[in-house]
Order: sequence, then structure tokens, then C-alpha cells
Amino acid sequence: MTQLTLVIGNKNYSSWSLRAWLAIKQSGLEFEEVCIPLYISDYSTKVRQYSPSGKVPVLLHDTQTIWDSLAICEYLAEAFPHQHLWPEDKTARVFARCISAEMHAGFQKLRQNMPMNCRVKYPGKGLALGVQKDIDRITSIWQESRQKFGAGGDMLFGDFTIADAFFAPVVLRFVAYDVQLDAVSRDYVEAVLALPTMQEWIQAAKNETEVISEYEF
Ligand SMILES: N[C@@H](CCC(=O)N[C@@H](CS)C(=O)NCC(=O)O)C(=O)O
Repeated sequence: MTQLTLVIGNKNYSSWSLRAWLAIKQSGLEFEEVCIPLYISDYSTKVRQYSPSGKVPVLLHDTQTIWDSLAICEYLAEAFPHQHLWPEDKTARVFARCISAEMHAGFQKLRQNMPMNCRVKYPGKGLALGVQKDIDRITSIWQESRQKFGAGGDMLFGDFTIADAFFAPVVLRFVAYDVQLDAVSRDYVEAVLALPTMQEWIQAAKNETEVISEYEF
């Protein structure tokens, strides 16, 4: 098989990188990882060697360069259909695509006020105006997915899918900021955290030494 290379940012801070990394890791595909720490002095030069947008993540495969986390996940699902990265059932797949797109394009208040950070605990911080509305919408998505499609396992659609990769950074945000959750959402958070791949990411994030002060309180 042609080599897959995934270019990512710091594991502690790069929420977009986590989505692509988790999708590829959960699919069991072999890949090479290139890490470019965000905002170091030559970040732009380094990242532009791989990424036309100047952002991570970027996937390199065969002659293709795929940037943007959603495009990467769609590419993986298409290139490796036997990995079942989207749900098999059409109705579930439609729902999974909608909620992943909603996550991709939305929840700005949550993103701005509760930056992903695996190393710290900031209970009660980040609850600026509009953040609770984002949290409520996310937990209602999780409840609906689990109730309608989740019977076969602990993930949103039973087995792991791209939708779980998309919400994984939110799981880490909810843990870091100790966000109060309903029982279904709490169970989902625990299930995502229990994935060995998530534990691997978190441990690697804790081992990193770079500090980006604008992402710290
Ligand atoms: N929509 C893009 C967003 C990627 C993105 O914003 N990545 C951040 C790191 S988490 C980045 O590269 N920031 C560097 C910059 O904006 O210069 C995706 O889904 O991949």
C-alpha cells in the first residue's frame, strides 16, 4: 500500500489534528506522523511545505495532498471503504455527516472560550456568553445519536465513526473545563476517553513541552 503521511500540530492544542489522527488511527491503517508545533518561529515555512492552506492537519497519500480535517476523513472513508469510517446504514450515515459538518462549521463560542488542552484542568472557566448554548446543542446531538443509532456499542453510532473523531476534541474540552453533563453525555465522554487511541494521544500531549500562552488561562 502507498505510504500515508499525516502532518499534525501539537497534540496538546491542535484539535483539528486530533480528528484526522483519530480517524486514521482507529481505522488501523499504517501511517507516518509528522508533527509541526504550532506558531513556532518557522511554523509557516514548515507547514507550507505540505499544506496549501498553511494549516494542519494535512494528509499525503500517493500523489494526493488532502488538507482540512473533514476532507481528510472523507478521503479516508472513500479510499479505504472496508474500514467503515461512516455508518453502514444510510439514515445513520446522513445523520453522521450532518453532525460532523455542524461540528466542523460551528460552535465558535465553545472553540474560542474553551481551547483544547489535555494537560490542565480549568473547572468552571470559559463559560462566556453563548458557550452554554453550544454545549446544550452538542449534548443534544450526542443524546439523539446514542438513542437512535448507538445500540451496537458505546460510540455515537455504536461502532467508532468519523463523527466520533469530530467530537473527540469536545470531549477533551468538557473534561478540561469540568463541564456539567447529563448521564448520556457523561457515559459518552467516558467511552471516548477509554479508547486506547485517545489515551495514546493524551499521553503524548502531556509529554510535549511547548506552551502556547493564548490557549492557557
Ligand atoms: N478547517 C481546517 C482548520 C485547520 C486549522 O485551523 N488548524 C490550525 C491548528 S489546530 C492551524 O493550522 N492553525 C495555524 C494558523 O492558523 O496559522 C481543518 O479542519 O483542518
